[in-house]
Amino acid sequence: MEEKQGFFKRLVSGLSKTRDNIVFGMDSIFHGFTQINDDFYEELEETLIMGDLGVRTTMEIIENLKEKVRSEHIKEPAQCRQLLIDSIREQMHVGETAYEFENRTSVVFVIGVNGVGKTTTIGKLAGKLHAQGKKVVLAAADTFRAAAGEQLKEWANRSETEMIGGQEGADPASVVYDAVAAAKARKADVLLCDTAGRLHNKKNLMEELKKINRVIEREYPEAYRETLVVLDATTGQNALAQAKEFNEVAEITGVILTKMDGTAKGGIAVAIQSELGIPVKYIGVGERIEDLQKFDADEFVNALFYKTEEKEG
Ligand SMILES: Nc1nc2c(ncn2[C@@H]2O[C@H](COP(=O)(O)OP(=O)(O)OP(=O)(O)O)[C@@H](O)[C@H]2O)c(=O)[nH]1
Ligand SMILES: [Mg+2]
Repeated sequence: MEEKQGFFKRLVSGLSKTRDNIVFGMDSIFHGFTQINDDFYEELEETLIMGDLGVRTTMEIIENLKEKVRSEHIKEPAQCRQLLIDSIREQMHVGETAYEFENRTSVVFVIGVNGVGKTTTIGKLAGKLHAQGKKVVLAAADTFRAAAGEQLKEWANRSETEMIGGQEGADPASVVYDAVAAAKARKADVLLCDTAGRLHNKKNLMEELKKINRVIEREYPEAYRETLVVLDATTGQNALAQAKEFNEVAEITGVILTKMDGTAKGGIAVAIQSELGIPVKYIGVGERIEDLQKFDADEFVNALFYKTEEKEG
């Protein structure tokens, strides 16, 4: 329970910029208006869009709010606060967000454009799984630059896990092949594969993923598969666009949103789940190994709308 509270506190503080951006704006609207009218809805709409919830999601949230105001005969703007929170929560509902790969023999593929935080996230995830007593192997399938392998090696040391790498310029599929062999030999629970960051050439990426998939299917058919796309939350709407593109070339099973600590654009988590129906499974809230959290829509909304005075109560 205490750990859970610590978790929530970190989430609350990690979301402080997003909260400043969305919630304070909203609260000033709730207090600034004496009646619910078109201007009121328009200002709310603007705040949500500015908070990176996306136009479509915002429209749905406002429609949903209007309906509730009508059916529940709400008169006071301040009464809309909870209704709005509820309708944001409803928008984020994507069914079960599964973490099954954590409990099975699995291969986790981590993809995403340059610099979004793939390697760092793999390091954090490795640390998390290792702490649960899992045997983890890392595959340095980003052979694009030599430094990529070295960076992952540091995370392997930090998380006390093992890394399989290859020469700079080596075929990523051959690194995955070696890593699968190592994972099987050591009876590893989870194999985490780092990849080079690029999307500029969709066709190449697709071919590469296909080739790697063939290797895994042939060599490790029993493994449970997970493909996670890492998105930098600070890029807001751009992150949503990237998620859409990756979703066209790969079967994305989840999203990891990084750099939530440094951004006011955390509302993008709502847009991703609402518009793509892909669950956000983890969020990165800092650069340290412990700065990766499982994502839960209810907890996210609670943390976002958390009032400091609730702390004392
Ligand atoms: N503040 C903060 N920084 C992060 C987070 N995740 C990653 N970073 C930082 O983002 C930078 C890029 O991270 P990498 O893990 O190297 O990103 P990458 O996607 O592997 O990059 P490439 O391999 O070049 O494509 C590093 O400086 C990380 O420390 C996070 O959740 N919060
Ligand atoms: Mg990397």
